Amino acid sequence: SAPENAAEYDVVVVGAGVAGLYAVHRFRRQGLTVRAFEAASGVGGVWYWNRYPGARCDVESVDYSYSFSPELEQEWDWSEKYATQPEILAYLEHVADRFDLRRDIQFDTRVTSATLDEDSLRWTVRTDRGDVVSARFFVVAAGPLSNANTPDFDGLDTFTGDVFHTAYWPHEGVDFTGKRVAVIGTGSSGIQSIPHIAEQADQLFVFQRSANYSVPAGNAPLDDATRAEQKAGYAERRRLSWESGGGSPHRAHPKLTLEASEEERRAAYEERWKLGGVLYSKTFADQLTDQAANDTAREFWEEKIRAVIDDPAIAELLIPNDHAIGAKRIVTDSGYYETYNRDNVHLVNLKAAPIVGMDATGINTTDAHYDVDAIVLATGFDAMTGSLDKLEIVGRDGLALKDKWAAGPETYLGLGIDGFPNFFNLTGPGSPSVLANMVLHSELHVDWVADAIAYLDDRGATAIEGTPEAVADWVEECRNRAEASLLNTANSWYLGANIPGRPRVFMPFLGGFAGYRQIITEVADSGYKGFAIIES
Ligand code: NA7
Repeated sequence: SAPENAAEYDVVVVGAGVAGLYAVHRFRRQGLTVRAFEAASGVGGVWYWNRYPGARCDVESVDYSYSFSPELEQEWDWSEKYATQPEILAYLEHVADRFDLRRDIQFDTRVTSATLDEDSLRWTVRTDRGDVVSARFFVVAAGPLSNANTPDFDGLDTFTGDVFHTAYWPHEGVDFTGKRVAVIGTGSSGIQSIPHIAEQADQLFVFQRSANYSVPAGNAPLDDATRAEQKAGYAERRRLSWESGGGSPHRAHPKLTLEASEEERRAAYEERWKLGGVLYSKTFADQLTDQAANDTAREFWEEKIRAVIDDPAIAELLIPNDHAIGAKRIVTDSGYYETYNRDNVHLVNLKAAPIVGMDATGINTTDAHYDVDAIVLATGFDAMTGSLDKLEIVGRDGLALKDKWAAGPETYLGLGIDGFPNFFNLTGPGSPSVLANMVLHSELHVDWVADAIAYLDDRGATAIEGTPEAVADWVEECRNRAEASLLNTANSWYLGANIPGRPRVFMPFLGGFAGYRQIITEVADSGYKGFAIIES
């Protein structure tokens, strides 16, 4: 248990990104004492760290913003349809100032462990700065895509040039002018940064293991009239978003893919293509469950992409042949495929010749040596559970969460874990977070947790804890839904398939944002069915 002089809080929050910031605000408004710990020197979470050139959100700015304050909605002006990382960071900094959040956040401090005291059911939280605090509730808002993945490349440390990871980009920026640069990885981070790096670098070598599906973002500046229209319609826009599958006001075509005529189908894809963005993979409601339906979207996509790439052999390599479109999160880009028409850009196909390792001067594949001045790792994240694993979270019977989840994460609604009373992991496994608008989803989770705390307080109860039966049922529910979906068939970070050694388990809940919201709201309204309410 915590030392006697340990500071006591109602809630300790880990992280001051999108979810953590709102958690501080919401819990405080409820009269709770809150302490947030943040490893970075500022707020923003992934939007603080991921400063690579071209970093941008793939959800529209007007939707990727907090809904809890109508005043905030009206005050803030987004400059583009899809905001860049600096603009999102400026927004989150504005939120921190406007709601005076920083006074309850301790920066430059990483939480190292949280241990349950089984008598008091309080959590003792320790940090890398030597803090030891005691909290009734332990809330992790560390983010499902925050723990950068650096593959264990042989000899990477012997490379004498510069090594960068997109998820830890230097704050002062990087100038690649005149340099020979390697980018490893063609997920969202690679595809967003490659066109920018290509413009600067003397030579750019893109190391691609798997090709990805990317759709033009369709980004554009927002003018005053559009902004005014969006602000005037905010309430309705939010209503539609809360009732949607992904947390934005999108509606799929009224027909199923193959019910529509060829002409209707092409018109629908063409319309979505013009609008741009990730929603291309939801043009029709059955696109991610029916392979034949998916094929029509893939074929349309392929036609569009082949048309912009000059060299058919390069096009062939850039077109995925191992997964359905949308089965990995679709990427949105600005000029990605066109970049391969440049003379200074070279695509290296790692499927034909994998990376063997690095040496002092560059990268060796099984058939060549690439002499480079800089290596950019755009190799993604140990998603969903990676950040949690770094925290030593120890619950009942001295069991560490990492060990409990050795075969894959198991939760009830993403919000309850048996053996871990009063611990809440926001926007993690068992929830649809990574398939939805993360800002609204963060609000949903924070509000749910705050309401659960109020429920306990109204009854003078001590703790809330998911029951093993409810956890087993939810795991089964999540598995069944995954098995009915094409998302379960790709080697994506949704399944931990990008990290050697991770069990292959589909981690997000696939029932949609609105469906999930309805389920967790009903559970709360029923007096927290599936949770044990511990009186004292
Ligand atoms: P992603 O989407 O996980 O992409 C990582 C990329 O790095 C992907 O192309 C990987 O190839 C590649 N990769 C990973 N490890 C290696 C090794 N060892 N060798 C070669 N290539 C490798 O991460 P992002 O940061 O781009 O985006 C993550 C999410 O953030 C995104 O979905 C958005 O929701 C926001 P692979 O496909 O595994 O063969």
